[in-house]
Amino acid sequence: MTIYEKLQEIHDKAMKQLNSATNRDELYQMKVQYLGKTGEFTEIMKEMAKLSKEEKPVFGKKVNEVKQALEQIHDQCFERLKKNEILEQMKSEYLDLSLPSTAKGVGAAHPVYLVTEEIVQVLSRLGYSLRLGPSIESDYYNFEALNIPKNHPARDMQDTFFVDDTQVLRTHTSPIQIHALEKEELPLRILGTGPVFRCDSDISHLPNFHQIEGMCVDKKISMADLKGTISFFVREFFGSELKTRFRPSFFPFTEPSAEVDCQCPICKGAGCSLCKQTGWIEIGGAGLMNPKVLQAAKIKYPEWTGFAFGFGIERMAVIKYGIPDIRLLPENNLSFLKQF
Ligand code: FA5
Repeated sequence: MTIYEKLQEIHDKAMKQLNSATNRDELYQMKVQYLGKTGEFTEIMKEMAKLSKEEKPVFGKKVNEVKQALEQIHDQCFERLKKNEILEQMKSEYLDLSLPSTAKGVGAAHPVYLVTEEIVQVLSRLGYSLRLGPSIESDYYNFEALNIPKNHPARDMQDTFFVDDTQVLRTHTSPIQIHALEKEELPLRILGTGPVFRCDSDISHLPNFHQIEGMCVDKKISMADLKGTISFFVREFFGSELKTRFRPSFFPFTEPSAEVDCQCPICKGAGCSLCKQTGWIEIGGAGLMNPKVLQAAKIKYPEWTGFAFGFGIERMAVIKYGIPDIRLLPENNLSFLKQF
């Protein structure tokens, strides 16, 4: 076999193989086999030494032509394989952008929030506007300014979490009254709301619950104003189906004082475990502001008088939605919360 025939044989074999490569790795191995430093072309070039002086440039030119032809085929195959691989990848990663996406769960307002919002809405129609206060209160604002002196038995009405000797987790929203009386101009109609804390837990009591407080300070305020306001509020909030009643009671910061009860929504007054067989659920306390509270805040009494009330928001939610156990509210069980 002449050296020219050998060259032709390498050309034909290489052409066939390069065209049959199925991926770029295979193609690379072939390139090395033919065109690499120790490849078949290098070998045949060594044989050139045997040729005559005249034949050498002729054969050299031929070798270069064959090499260039193979390199061209290699480059074409490389581009073809690269394109195929990209197409394959696109097929395997195909994304149908027209498909509808999976539904995302959207959160909803908690019943405590819903009730708070609605109470604020109803009372804002009577001119009340909302104030907030700190969850950690000094002993002074939580008790003393509200006429509950140290060591007084009235402190036992609210089982308290103490932060230290002078500060407590507020046991009610009534301290918001004092902050407003100290800072704001009269006359005043304010609401205060937020979390409160007591060492309490059963079917109708939580250790961390929410209250909403109302206070009106103006001239010639009487018990009739208080009753009218609460009756309006309860009727607007619960509708006229459930009855409410006022019961004489005691709070150190109001005089006279009353407790407001609402008919139990579960048994409609017949008696059940939620209402402890009484047919009634207490929703809040109320009364005319004790002159001692007004005077401690440097308000002139009897020029100015007032009333105040405080309701438990979870209790209102229990009654409004007929929830059989108040402890369901802070549990955050989604199947329960989804109902509101
Ligand atoms: C008070 O907290 C007074 N500050 C309310 C008040 C304000 C009276 C202004 C007069 C003038 P009482 O401790 O009764 O009062 O609580 C008020 C309401 O909070 C209760 O009627 C009840 O609805 C709710 N409540 C009390 N303790 C709990 C508890 N542990 N869990 C859930 N709700 C409660």
